[in-house]
Amino acid sequence: MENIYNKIKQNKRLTIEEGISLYKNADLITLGQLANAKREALHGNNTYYVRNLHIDYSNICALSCKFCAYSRKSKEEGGFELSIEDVLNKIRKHANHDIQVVHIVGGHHPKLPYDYYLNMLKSIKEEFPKIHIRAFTACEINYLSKKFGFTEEKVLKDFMACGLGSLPGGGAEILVDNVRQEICGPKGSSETWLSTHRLAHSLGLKTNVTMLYGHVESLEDRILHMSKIRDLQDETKGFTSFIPLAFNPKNTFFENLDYTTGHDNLRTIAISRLFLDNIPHIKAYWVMSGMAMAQIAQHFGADDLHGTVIEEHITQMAGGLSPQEFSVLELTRHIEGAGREAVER
Ligand code: V47
Ligand code: SF4
Repeated sequence: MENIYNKIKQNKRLTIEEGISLYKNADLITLGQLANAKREALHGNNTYYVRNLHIDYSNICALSCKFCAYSRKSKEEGGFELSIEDVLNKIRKHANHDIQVVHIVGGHHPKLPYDYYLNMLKSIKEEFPKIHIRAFTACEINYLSKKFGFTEEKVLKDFMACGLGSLPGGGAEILVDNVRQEICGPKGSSETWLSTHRLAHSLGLKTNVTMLYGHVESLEDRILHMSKIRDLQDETKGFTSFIPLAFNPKNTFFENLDYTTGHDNLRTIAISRLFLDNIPHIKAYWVMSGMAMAQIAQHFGADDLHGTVIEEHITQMAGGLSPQEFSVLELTRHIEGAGREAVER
């Protein structure tokens, strides 16, 4: 392990084999120290957050990913679909929070018309011109392009013309095709997900990237996932943040699996910071791993706590153990309580 530790200290890039070896063999404290040094070299004592609102416009979905507790079929109990007025009302309701970013995602809805998406973006921008709209995963973009018979480039350009500001990192899951096949086969291959982000970057959109871990994947798969992201980032420089998402198993096909452990969550944050040497931010997404974990993660490589996250559903429906939102005051208390400086992005 000493060779690998020295390579990290000399700011040299890790190979896939070294990444796997580090993941498997490094002790957590050493990993944490190395990742923390990288994090502080990049961001000093800052931990970033935004005032954001999550809006799920619909959970009606043509697919049935095995890790998902959130989707419903048309007319199934628990299915919902927001009108554009409902979407606007959600933002209006939180206007006093001075929201900077709305994060909008939904299922692969078989029926909503193309205009629904365009009008949603336009109406938000008309009423809230300063709000940044981060919306629609690469998988949704791919689904919509197929459903309406347009190229992905047309969909992205139309959405940008109506106010789309960036893409969230969802849908990446694990970018290794045999794992993808097992957990979300019909959602498309790893290359499909990557090529949508490559296209988005070429059009000037910044995007995020997630990694859903703690289900059937191996540690090798996690590193392969990261290496594909690192390669694309070398090419485009379009990713802003990497967000490891700890799997919440309740109400899913994998209900019998355990929740991820604190050790695994911290190790994964640290490995991400060390392996993804070209991604600016590593987010500790407290909604999925809990705020106590996110607080400690700020000393294991994470420099971003995402945001206030009002109204999250995906994790709640899968037995998420965290509350749905934190006020800015509470969020900054958890950042400052960890000895970091809270910086609004
Ligand atoms: O793609 C679904 C994951 C993602 C479960 O871009 C689950 O800033 C855990 O992408 N347990 C959507 N995870 C959320 C997402 C996201 C979250 C925060 C920030 C950003 C960003 C993006 O949620 C899905 C999937 O990987 N997910 N079900 C579950 N049971
Ligand atoms: Fe549908 Fe997304 Fe759930 Fe898969 S993860 S079933 S695509 S809502």
